Amino acid sequence: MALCFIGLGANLNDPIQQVKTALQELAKLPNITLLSQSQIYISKPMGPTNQPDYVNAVALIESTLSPHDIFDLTCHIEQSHGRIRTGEHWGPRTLDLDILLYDNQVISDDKLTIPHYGLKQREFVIYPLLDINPKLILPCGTELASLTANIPLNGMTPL
Ligand code: PH2
Ligand code: MG
Ligand code: MG
Repeated sequence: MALCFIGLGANLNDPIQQVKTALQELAKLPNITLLSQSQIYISKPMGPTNQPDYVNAVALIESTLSPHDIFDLTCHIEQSHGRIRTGEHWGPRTLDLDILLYDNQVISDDKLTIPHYGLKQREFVIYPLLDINPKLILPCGTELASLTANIPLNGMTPL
């Protein structure tokens, strides 16, 4: 069994509902148990500012699946939520599911970078992760909580 944290983000088409439904869909997948979820947050867009605020959350799942199998499932859920990849960097989206951590593994190939490359810089990842595990230690040995000293909430609020 592996423990895997998944980041959820949405800022189009009733984003709160997009995130809530995606959490339910993750929970229903065979071979996946949803162990815990963070609060749901409203956050300022990182990237282009001419887009709506985001709804963000993090889920902790337990699974026998490989990271690549989980990735395929998350892509499928994104697509079923009508995600259209416009190519705009950090542009708006109906649903984004990012594998943040998979046990203590470090993975880097053409499909996956785990831990997620933006994890240490993004308030909408760090604070929800801390909701689930305030003592979380990253594979590099960094205590997640220590990152909050340099990454403020930036206006992010729980729902
Ligand atoms: N995701 C992005 C780009 N910008 N901003 C916020 N607040 N939340 C996100 O999840 C987010 C973003 C690309 O994945
Ligand atoms: Mg993302
Ligand atoms: Mg993504």
